[in-house]
Amino acid sequence: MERTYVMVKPDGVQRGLVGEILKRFEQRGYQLLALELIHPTKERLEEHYQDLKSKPFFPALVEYMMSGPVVGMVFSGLEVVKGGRKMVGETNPLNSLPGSIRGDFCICVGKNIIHASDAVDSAEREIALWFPNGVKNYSSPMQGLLYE
Ligand code: FUP
Repeated sequence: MERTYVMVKPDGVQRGLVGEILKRFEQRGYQLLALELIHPTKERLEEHYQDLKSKPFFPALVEYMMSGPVVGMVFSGLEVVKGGRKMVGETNPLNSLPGSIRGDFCICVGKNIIHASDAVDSAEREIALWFPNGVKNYSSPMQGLLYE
């Protein structure tokens, strides 16, 4: 089953949105495989955002991501990468429809409360980066109610 990496960013944690975000992914039907609150290091963030290293906003992005703990989660489910991105909305909250997480809870691209992997290969890279001890699968009877 496909997996994705979701991270509530420091502003999302500080605003008490962890439960709301977890609830939305769970109620959609995605299965929670891992969850951890951590204080990310600069090195970990530079690795996570390696594709954005040359962008002018990169230093501010890393500083923002180090402004407090983040909550990382792994979810699995049918096409969870695409489905998760739809739930999150667009990078700029202004372009995110109401009903999406960014569309409902934030205004500014530099404080957009949540990350979700944008492709299956980046999801697996991010899961390995943030959960280096591995993520175990487990069977959930509920999952049987979600698929034909
Ligand atoms: P997303 O996958 O939607 O999180 O977007 P990106 O990977 O392109 O960008 C990662 C983060 O960089 C965004 F969540 C916020 C920050 N960013 C800016 O601060 N300014 C920009 O113009 C674009 C991204």
